[in-house]
Amino acid sequence: MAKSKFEYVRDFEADDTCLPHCWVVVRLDGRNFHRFAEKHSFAKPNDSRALQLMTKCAQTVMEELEDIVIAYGQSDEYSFVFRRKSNWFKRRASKFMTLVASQFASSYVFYWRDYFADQPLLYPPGFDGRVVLYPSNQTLKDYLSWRQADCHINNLYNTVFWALIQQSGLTPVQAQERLKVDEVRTQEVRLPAEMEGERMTVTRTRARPVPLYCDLIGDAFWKEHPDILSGDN
Ligand code: DGT
Ligand code: MG
Ligand code: MG
Repeated sequence: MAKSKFEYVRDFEADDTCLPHCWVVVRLDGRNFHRFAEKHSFAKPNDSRALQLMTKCAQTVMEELEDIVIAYGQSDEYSFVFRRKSNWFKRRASKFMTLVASQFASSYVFYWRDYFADQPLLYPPGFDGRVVLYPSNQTLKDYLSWRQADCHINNLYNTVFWALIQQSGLTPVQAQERLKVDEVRTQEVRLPAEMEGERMTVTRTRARPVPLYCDLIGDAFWKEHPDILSGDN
């Protein structure tokens, strides 16, 4: 086909091909969800409707985008891991990121009513996205462990913070002060498994995404699901 004289502008497009054989991770995070959670009366510290909706969206993303092997979420964020040898859209980072983000955001609105029957959606939420490459199984596992550890630390802080306000009658400022004093001690506290589970949400398997609530830092999960990190991916 004949090309127009304008065709040269195509050369201005940046090459954002992801390095071959690396794990491609797309992480989404809700934009200004501090405000969004307030406006939509999310329960504190963890709103199970909101967390379940996030996981429903992640499941939908995995159903639509077949090259994702595992997703991990907490709070207003979700990470999606593409199989190492994926050649989807020639591994262009912008395609990966925008398709995950748009599919996720439209699902969030589409399924909102299924989880928030009595709470209307007051304005359209947004999600930012980033792409990070991990060159080995170990770095990928450490990435997921990092997000899980972040979940634990935040959950611990928030659980104690809201208990001080709701059960001990402290003001938010007093609770913050108390936590500063007790920081070292609270870091040693472990939450009961069911409270941790509230914020740890994993979906997996290429054929059919299944939500799981489990630990990714230890070896048990990876031994149980050797296919996720196997070289065939
Ligand atoms: P950003 O991401 O920079 O646009 O700003 P935010 O406000 O989204 O900040 P981020 O992502 O660091 O923190 C997530 C916020 O979402 C945090 O302020 C608490 C809120 N949030 C997430 N999940 C829940 C929940 O289950 N219940 C309540 N009450 N708030 C939640
Ligand atoms: Mg956010
Ligand atoms: Mg966040």
